[in-house]
Amino acid sequence: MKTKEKKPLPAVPIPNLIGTHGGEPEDNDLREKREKIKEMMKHAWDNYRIYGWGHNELRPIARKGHSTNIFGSSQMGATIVDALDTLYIMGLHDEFRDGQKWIENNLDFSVNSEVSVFEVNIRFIGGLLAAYYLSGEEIFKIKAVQLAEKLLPAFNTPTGIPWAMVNLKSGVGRNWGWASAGSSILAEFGTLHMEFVHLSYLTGNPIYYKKVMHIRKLLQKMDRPNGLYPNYLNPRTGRWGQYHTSVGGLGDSFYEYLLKAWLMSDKTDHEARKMYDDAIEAIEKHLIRKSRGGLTFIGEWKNGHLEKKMGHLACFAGGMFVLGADGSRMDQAGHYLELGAEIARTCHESYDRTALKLGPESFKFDGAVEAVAVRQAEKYYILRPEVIETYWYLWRFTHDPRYREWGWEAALAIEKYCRVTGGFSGVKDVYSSTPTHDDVQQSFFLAETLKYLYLLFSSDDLLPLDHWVFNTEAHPLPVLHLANTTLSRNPAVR
Ligand code: DMJ
Repeated sequence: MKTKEKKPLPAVPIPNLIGTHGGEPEDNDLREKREKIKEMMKHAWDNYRIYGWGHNELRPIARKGHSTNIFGSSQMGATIVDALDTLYIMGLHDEFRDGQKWIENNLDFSVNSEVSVFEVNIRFIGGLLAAYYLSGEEIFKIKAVQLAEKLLPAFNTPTGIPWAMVNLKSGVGRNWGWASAGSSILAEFGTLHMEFVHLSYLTGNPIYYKKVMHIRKLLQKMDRPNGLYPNYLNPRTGRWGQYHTSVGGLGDSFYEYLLKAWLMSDKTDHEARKMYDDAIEAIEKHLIRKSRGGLTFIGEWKNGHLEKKMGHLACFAGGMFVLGADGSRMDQAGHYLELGAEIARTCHESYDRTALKLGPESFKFDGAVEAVAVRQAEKYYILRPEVIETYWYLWRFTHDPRYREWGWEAALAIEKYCRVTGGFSGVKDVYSSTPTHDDVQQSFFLAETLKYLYLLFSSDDLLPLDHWVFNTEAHPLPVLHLANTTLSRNPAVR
């Protein structure tokens, strides 16, 4: 169904967009590696195009569409939206136009479907905004705003902390049944800021900005046990749920967005930087430890004790520490560069200590066990990007060749063990040399994993980090050169 015609959005000065294409390295070997990653992207995309088109994701072995509850019950083409900017920077323009056409003609948000506010924000709004900035095509901006309007009812809670899920048609929201005492999740309601600030910037409508700043203000007022943010917050009472803190799942991108709010504001949002510095200080004090074998890891705080377990998701933090090094308190840049490098090394070890050279979902540091998964249920690899993301940030900030070597090792392992005739699949046990596939090609594989690999083998002038900030799904958004965080200098915001 086509979407109704709407009034055009007000014109705003589009930030100076630098490095939207190119990045071809001079070195032959690097060029070949980069081409190989592009070929992998083609394989993933072409198979989705043939067997999964319009569905959210692809089952590469069954060769049909796939979806999970985060995308609700309708076919929203998650892979198309998530992949667009990767296609664009790789110069896959026919594929990009094909995706654009699908979005123009089919992407409809007036559906009776209950979606995850966080996932839809990072993958769809982030993906559409990045596609808009890169290509200049208005349709992406229009669709991003239409979708954002549909998410707004999720904020109608007694505290303004949004529900985890919202029905796009009725606007009724609720939380995940498994979350502590009806709570909303820190990494979900805390990972809206970048996209919502851009929405206000582009539309001149301050509502999005107000919603995310309200969340920030509320968090600032709350007591934090040991200076740590618990992962659960009840949106009815405004009280914390379980005292569980993690830099991996449930917490991760909240910290990332504090840092990125500051970077995206051209380093003027000092409030966000302070919240990031405070949070990281507490995390270093209570969660980061060195194993007997000398590996630095980030554990999880559960009811007063430290669980010595690190998730694959937490591996993104190596990149975050490095990205936040410049501008750190008391000029501890060197310290954070080193910490980022140590996390990268630990996460590389978690890959290296497996049969497939791909990392498990989560790994332990317990006595003799270091950087290895113990429980069967934690041995899978689902094409996640975080370790490669960290290699890429480390590469950009240090130019130490080891990060390109490690990235290439991961690319070869993905090619060898995850590639199937119908696309790419996750594997169920990275310690078994005969992999069993899970038959899912996650949309973030195209949005993040392949994008970070491509950037790792590109020159630094492709999407330079002083002009672009990547959202948590690797969608690049430009730095906004605003005088302050109220957006008052933006002529579009009145
Ligand atoms: C992605 O959707 C995002 O990176 C998110 O922040 C965490 N998990 C997945 C990839 O693993």
